[in-house]
Amino acid sequence: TALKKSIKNRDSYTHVRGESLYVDDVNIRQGTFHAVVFDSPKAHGKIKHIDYSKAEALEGVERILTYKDIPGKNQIGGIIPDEPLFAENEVHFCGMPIALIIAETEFIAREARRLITIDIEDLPVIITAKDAKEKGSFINEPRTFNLGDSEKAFENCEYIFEGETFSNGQEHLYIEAQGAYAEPLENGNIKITSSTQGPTAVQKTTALVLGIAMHKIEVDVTRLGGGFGGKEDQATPWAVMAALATYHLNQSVKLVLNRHDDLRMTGKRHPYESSYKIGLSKDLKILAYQVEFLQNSGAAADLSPAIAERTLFHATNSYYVPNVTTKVLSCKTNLPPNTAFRGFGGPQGMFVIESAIARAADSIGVSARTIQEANLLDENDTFSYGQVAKQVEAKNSWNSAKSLFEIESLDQEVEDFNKNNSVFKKGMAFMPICFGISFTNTPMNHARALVHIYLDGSVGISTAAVEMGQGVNTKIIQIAAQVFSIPLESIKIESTNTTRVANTSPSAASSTADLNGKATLKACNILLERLKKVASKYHKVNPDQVSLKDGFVYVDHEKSQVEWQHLISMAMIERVALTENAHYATPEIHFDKSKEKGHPFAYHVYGTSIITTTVDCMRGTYEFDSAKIVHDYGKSMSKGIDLGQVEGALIQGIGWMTMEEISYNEDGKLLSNALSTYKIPDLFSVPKHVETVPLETDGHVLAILKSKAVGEPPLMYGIGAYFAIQNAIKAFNPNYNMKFHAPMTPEKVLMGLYEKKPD
Ligand code: LUZ
Ligand code: MOS
Repeated sequence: TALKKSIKNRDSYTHVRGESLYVDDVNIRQGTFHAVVFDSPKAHGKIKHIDYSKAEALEGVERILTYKDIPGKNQIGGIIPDEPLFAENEVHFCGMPIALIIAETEFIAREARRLITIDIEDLPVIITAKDAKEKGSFINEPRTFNLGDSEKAFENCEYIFEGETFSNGQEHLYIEAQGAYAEPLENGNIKITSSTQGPTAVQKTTALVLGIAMHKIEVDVTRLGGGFGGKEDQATPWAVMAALATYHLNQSVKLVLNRHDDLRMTGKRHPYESSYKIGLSKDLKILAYQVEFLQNSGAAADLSPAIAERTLFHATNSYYVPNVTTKVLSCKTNLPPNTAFRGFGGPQGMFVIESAIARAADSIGVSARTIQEANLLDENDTFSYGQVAKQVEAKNSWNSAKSLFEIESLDQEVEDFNKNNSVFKKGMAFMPICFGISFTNTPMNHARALVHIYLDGSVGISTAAVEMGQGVNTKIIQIAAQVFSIPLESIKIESTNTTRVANTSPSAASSTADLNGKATLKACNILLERLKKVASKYHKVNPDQVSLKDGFVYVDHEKSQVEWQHLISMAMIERVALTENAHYATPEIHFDKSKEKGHPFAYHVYGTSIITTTVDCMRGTYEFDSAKIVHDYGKSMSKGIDLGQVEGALIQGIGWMTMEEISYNEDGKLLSNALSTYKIPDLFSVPKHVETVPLETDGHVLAILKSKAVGEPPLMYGIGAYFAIQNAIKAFNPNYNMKFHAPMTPEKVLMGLYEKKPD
């Protein structure tokens, strides 16, 4: 069937030929205007005066729009309404949009932008979360999760360690920058083609800003050239601006950011500064863990409160800790509002407990692996948020990794190498993962699918799923192909469009295939039942004697003469509806924020990675020899696509932990503002050898066809890279005092290699 074959991504053919369509490829109408955003050059200040006159006088400039031109609300905040579309009297970060320049060409608009002068009276700038905390600058109230009694538990601990950690932000670097194209339709209706993970968010916010009803706005998405969370919330402003320009000019308007503008104006993964206290028993059980996370939220809430919450959910990773207190503060700073990024606060939480374990291990004189292994989750253990762990694969994946990858010989290899080499040293680290699947905000866990069978038997499907390279469209095709038992080629996935599938959640939280796939499955099954009735009437048998297989009707498992196309024609004659619209909402999940307890996740994804690095102890540079992974796919329905997700996420995680270094100066200006100063892993920096073995498990009934969500969890395998490097440095310099300050760039490695024993 469709599920057994190794499936190619449906888009691979057009991708390879450069024929896939993105916002910038849309055939624009004659007379389309082009827009460029004028943004704040200062991180914090009062706007004293802006002179647009020279820009407006430039030939080819049509109009410059500011907050004064907004007919509805100047507000784009989602969770908290604290973010204007355009700055009014104050600016809060470098890159904050102030005005939109609309011209005949993008070039002219950019020329005009240079001619604008602005006078800003400086206000104090906050860059770090710690500074924000000291000054009492927060987005909202802190959140605290609690299990057991950590204060009391410390009294019984043999070992107690305290420390601080830092993990930096991360630039999404989707290949396709942010952008949108708005067109006027009749009666003041506007159609927006947007590169967004959340078409409904774009529709809703545009309606709010324009002060018109949502039904006047149609949002259409064919695909994204990458999202990674960067287009969950932050694709919205550009779409709203394009629509605002269309509203005023009654002409189509295109706004696609160039890389510099995108890097400067958009938020990134949240940097976290955290302090922890961990307590262990004599036999290395973690008895107590306390942590305070300072999230650098940037200048507005965006998704920060939800991301902070997920940090708490994942603060103990795949370990069972009976006494936990975790607290997170969303700190308001003068950086662009930081936002969703694959893992959504989870990786930041996991980095801290892994750091605490590494610190404890180093001080006690055991390997971190010993402590990790002694504390892995068991069936029926309780997470700090009250959910009882079921179908736990923490130990299974860990032990499978150890045996499959022959850990004794790996250990021996590292030991021998380090004995025989003085300039190069190897280090290895294990990284177990446990990631909860569902939007943590329960009401967001739903989706719909609209399935048409056309009268020639071909099928068209619309869902809320946004294709961003993750292969969700291919999975949805497989689902329909399996139900109808027709070839994959007979099925087309339509663009994601708010007029066909309304009121959707963004494609995010690794849940897109589960939610939209389940809705598709439901719609297709309803259609199948209807078709079986038609066939049973024709064959004069009961519907339950009828099935579909390989494009034919079967009666009592005997192939009949009736082909799929013929069956559809009969259904038309019988006046049977060949369209179905189904809704799916994840059952069983709930969460009570007043108690911070509940059952927020449909299920968890588990796995274990082993990463080995070789550090050049003359230069501080490093290479990754290998990444060996045992991953819990459940019953993978698309093995190639899922493997691609694991490998891509691993590399993205390694990049975040080791080489991707976002840098702002003390005035809040982004220094890593181009690809010359911001490096992501390339072909030469990925592990030389990557091996991923599926863990054989039953999957989960709430996963689509028992094929577990795969988008985000494997990113956290990359965290192992950080600790592998720590171990290699330690092998060279026993005086090295382990640092927990990511990314672990070669500069930091070099300093660690030659660090002296503290007096
Ligand atoms: N987005 C969101 C997410 O709105 N809620 C979530 O829980 C989430 N989790 C992961 C990634 N995006
Ligand atoms: Mo997200 S971090 O858009 O799943």
